[in-house]
Amino acid sequence: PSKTGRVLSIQSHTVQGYVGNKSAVLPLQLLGYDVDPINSVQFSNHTGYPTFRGQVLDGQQLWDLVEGLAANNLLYYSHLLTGYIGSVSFLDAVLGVVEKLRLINPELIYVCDPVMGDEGKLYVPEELVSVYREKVVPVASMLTPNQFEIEKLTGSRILSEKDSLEACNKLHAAGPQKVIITSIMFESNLLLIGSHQKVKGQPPEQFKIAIPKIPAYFTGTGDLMTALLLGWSNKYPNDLDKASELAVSSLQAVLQRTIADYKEAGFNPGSDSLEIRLIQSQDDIRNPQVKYKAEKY
Ligand code: ATP
Ligand code: PLP
Ligand code: PXL
Repeated sequence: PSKTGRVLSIQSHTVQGYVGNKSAVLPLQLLGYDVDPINSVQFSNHTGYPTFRGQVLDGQQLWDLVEGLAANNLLYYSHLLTGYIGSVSFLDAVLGVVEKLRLINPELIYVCDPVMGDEGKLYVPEELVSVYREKVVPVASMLTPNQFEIEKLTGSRILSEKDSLEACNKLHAAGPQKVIITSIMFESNLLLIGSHQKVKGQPPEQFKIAIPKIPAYFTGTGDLMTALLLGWSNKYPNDLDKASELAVSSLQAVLQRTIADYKEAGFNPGSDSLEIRLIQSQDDIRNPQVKYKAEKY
């Protein structure tokens, strides 16, 4: 399937290493998309290192870039992609961008990774949660929360697969047709859970993919995952399960290569967060071998 598009990707840039746009742009390009990155921050490295330096774009500066594009009739996009956003003023500006893009292309697909935290810890200001819940969820086409984030968005604890399917139903009722919980742990099993409401008001099609947990920490995997899900779900718009199998298989191949390369270089993949081997994994991004299969509920 050759279906592609033109993606406006508003995410972080790091000089060194792969998070945000550094981890999303290349994969989307390899899948055939035109990608226009707006760098929401420019940092030396990701914030997990002992220190970082750099600049933060504010909402007004984002709007300025968008007006520049608009003035030249360059605001036609098939997709908007957003990831980590650090302030309410920037998130409000993003909401303005969604509205403006939809005036030009009413079919615009907004893929939102509602990055708020993980493992019980919030790493954005608390005020962002209600903005995501009340203003962003209603305009998103596809959401890719993790377990913690879907709990924040729905206000419910998720302690079972059944809870997570019900939480997806709640999100569909609030807006997005497609919801993918990118990582959720039950009894030390790692799962991706997907939910596609093909017709408003009808029950969604739901599935899970079991993922073997690699004993290491990675950074930028959430951003890569959302980019791959955008890429593949647009190529298979009616088969979210197939798109997710491709995205998971691609990502796992990247992680396996990352681990193997670190080991070969003599590093012990312990508690430090590893930088993904993205460039080295081009073939796995273009042509993933599906090794992880979806199981329908
Ligand atoms: P968000 O970007 O919304 O915060 P997230 O918390 O799901 O998303 P990650 O935890 O980085 O982001 O995970 C993204 C994907 O990478 C998931 O599908 C997850 O299964 C996979 N992944 C991350 N770490 C590992 C690991 N150690 N072993 C296997 N898969 C992993
Ligand atoms: N830790 C901090 C402080 C962050 O800002 C982020 C960014 O989004 C992450 C961790 C990791 O995010 P993800 O779960 O998308 O890999
Ligand atoms: O999604 C990860 C991410 C995005 N942006 C910045 C980060 C990180 C992870 O550490 O530091 C700036």
